[in-house]
Amino acid sequence: MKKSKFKVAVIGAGAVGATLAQRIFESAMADVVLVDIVKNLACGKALDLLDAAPITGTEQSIKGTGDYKDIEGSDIVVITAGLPRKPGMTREDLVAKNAAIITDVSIHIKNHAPSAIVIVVTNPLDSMTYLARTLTGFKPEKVFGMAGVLDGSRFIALIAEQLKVPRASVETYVMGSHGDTMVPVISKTLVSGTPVAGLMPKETLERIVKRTCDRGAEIVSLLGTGSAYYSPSAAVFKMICAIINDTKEVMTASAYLRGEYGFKDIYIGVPCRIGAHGIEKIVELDLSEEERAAFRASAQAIKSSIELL
Ligand code: A3D
Repeated sequence: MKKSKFKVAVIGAGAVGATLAQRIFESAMADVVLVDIVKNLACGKALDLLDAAPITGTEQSIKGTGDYKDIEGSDIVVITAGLPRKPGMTREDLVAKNAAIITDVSIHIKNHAPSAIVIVVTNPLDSMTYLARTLTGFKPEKVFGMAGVLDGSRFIALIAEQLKVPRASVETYVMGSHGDTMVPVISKTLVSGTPVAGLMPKETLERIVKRTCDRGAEIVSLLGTGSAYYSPSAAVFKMICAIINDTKEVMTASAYLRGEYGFKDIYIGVPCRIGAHGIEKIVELDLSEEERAAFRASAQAIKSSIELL
């Protein structure tokens, strides 16, 4: 197999970071550097993944480290460093502690990987992405957050289960904040081209929307310790594939708005065309009045979170 010339650094070797590193490494998408403040944790997980390479069949390299010099030359840096929620916590409850972590990590990225595209995963997602962009000073197109791909995937899985249709037949966008005010866009949710609203009773759809918004908390309470990581890492991996393969696929990302959807100076989930240069275009959907109002409420919630910084 031809070796990929790409290099991806994953900051945080916890549940999301290590699972993401595994996905990238085992798909031979890129060389991987796994960084954690607990250096031995990153080193141990990287060695464990390396030992599987003769079985999984990748010739890429993987390194665990506590030294940010090792991220030099990275094409993409993913930030997963930070505390996850505990049962009963909202994502916003993490703001103070995770802001300190994002501050530390962003300065290292600015110094050691100044030309990288940065994908933020740490919660509360939209305000942490805003902070990472401010502190790195990178172009907004090159710093964005992962949430909408995950929230959309959760919504699709629940719709497909309800209607007993293939998941691949459902398309949707979940916009707004990655929090209680997220906006599953019903008017743009199609099942084999048919609007979802016509395919199930209103109450059933409302129940699915609510379960989508609460899915993260549902998993947190079942796990007892930590939060979801298989699906979040899969969602980041999809974004990395779009960048490395320059697919220009449209997917929701927490992106910096400069007037789109009537907002400025905010990071919020909107459909974006993602390719080799990061966010190449923000796609403005024609939302219903109700969806616009929900998006405005979501933006307000993010603004309040940013003010806390
Ligand atoms: P966890 O398994 O605790 O891993 C976090 C890792 O970050 C730990 O190994 C820490 O040692 C490391 N870390 C802490 N501080 C630093 C630092 N300054 N520099 C480098 N590494 C550091 O958590 P997790 O992987 O489950 O979740 C990580 C973050 O992602 C949390 O904030 C979650 O809330 C968030 N998350 C977001 C989503 C979204 O959809 C946006 C989904 C899942 C998790």
